Amino acid sequence: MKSKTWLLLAFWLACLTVTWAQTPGPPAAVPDLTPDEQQKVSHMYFDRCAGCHGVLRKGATGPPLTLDKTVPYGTQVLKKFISDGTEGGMPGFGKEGTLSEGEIDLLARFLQKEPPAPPEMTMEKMKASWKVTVPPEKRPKEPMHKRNWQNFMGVVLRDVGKVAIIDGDTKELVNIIPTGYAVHILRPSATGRYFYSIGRDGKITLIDLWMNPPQMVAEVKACYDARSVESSKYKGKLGNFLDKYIIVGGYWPPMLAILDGQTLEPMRLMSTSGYTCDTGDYVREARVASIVASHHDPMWVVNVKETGHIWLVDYADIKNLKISVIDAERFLHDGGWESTKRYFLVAANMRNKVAVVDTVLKKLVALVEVGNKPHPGRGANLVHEKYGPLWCTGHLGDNTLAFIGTDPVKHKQYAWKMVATAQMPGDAGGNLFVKTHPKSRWLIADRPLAPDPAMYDKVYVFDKKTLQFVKALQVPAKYKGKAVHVEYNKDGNEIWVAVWGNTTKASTAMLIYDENLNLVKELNADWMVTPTGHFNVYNSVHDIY
Ligand code: DHE
Repeated sequence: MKSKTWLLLAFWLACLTVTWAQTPGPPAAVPDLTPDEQQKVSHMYFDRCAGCHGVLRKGATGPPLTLDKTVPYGTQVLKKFISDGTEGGMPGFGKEGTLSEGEIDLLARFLQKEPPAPPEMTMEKMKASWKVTVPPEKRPKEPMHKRNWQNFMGVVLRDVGKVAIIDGDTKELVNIIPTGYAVHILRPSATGRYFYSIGRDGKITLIDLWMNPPQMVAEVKACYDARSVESSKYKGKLGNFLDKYIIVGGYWPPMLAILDGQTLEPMRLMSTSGYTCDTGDYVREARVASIVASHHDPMWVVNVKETGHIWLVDYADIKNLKISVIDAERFLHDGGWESTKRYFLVAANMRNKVAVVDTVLKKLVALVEVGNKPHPGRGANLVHEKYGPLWCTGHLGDNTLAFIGTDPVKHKQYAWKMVATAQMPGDAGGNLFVKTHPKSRWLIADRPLAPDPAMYDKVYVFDKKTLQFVKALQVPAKYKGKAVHVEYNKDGNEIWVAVWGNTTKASTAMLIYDENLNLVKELNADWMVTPTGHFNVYNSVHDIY
């Protein structure tokens, strides 16, 4: 980790310790934490729990962990939850060997004490972390290599905080770029020339794919905890915004940051704390979940998880931002476009609903009841003989896929209704992502959060024509990881599946299947450590899924 990052982390931990010292004493039955334990467990909670339960523990994808709940449970019950996980998709951190018995005990005790207050981010702090290593004028005017960069696959190497760029044509490693801690996703710029990575620590890295080899050209830390980044994709009557801006969504602080797309210079910050769309309660920790760029307007669709609001942010004039705030449903998480890219569908996962927004009329069209805890990633689009165009989501909490009609003109009777479901074998859920490509016969679903290893070491193939399960593609026994995230190559005739294990070479790989579902390539070199999300440049630019 770089020294500035350490400084910020140290600052935060100091804040945690001070705040902790100021909070009222713990209930008598809960043993105190030493300052060392406090420091260690704060990191652990941030790494493993805050994503679902919130830094302030008010709950979202996971239930609230407020003291009125955790203190009555007591240490033993909390330890069992943390160790074994739940059917609802919480991983068994003990069972899987992610946390030791001592660490689980520490977490269980931490949860019975007031959460420490996390630090705020300011423009000054952000600018202090901003670094341009190759300014735009010194970058190449055309690709400096002969590779088919539009078919590059950017692969998140999660636990080592790096991104691998793989040539999708030759399957060669092109370069490995150090990025933020536990990188979450990559998104390309509108032309595809750049990749932006966002780490869980809020660090954004700008990677220039035209350099030989591709290099990091700028970085900045926009917040302390983040999951989403998106570029500006509009070019038309209102201007040319290709590669001009990016937007970053903060989990902590809950905020939006608009940055220069070429240099990452911070330009505009906005808090997303606010009032819930239904009860009108104030939520400080109203986190930004998925962000998607429109192709038809200078607009980002921003999903604010805890308030249940969808913000349509018009970036044509960022000094005078126009934002339409749409009441949708709590707790918004991930989503994507239907095939025309006019309607955006997003999972309100704790309410078992998918919210549909018309980005032209700027209003909510429907809340579609689906299965238990929908979790689509970007979802998957297909055309069915009877129902017309459909969008699909899988579920964390059950073993079904839900298909929603998306054509309100020619297939009006099916539009914005769940018209069909499909089933994965076995009872448990655990699906995180579904994916397809217009040229493929298949729709593929992973299942990394299934409690049973015999379920999470496969991806599940469905026939787009019949919507039926066809077969499971088994990860070869020599790898010990979970099959997670699926991406197609540019031509849509290869299916790339990451095997996400621990940091030993033996457990992880990238598997590539052809359209006949044959395993045609295994990428398992020393550098292929904990691959998770992988993003094809062309498909990600054009939102092909
Ligand atoms: Fe993700 C997308 C949040 C756990 C891998 N993840 C997203 C998005 C959000 C999110 C808000 C949508 C970004 C967008 O489209 O702009 N993810 C969270 C969490 O809060 C959660 C549940 C818990 C946490 O603490 O982070 C979580 N996610 C995970 C994982 O455990 C995964 C499998 C591995 C990891 O990195 O930790 C993981 N998330 C991904 C991937 C995507 C993603 C690969 C992009 C999917 C796509 O195809 O676009």
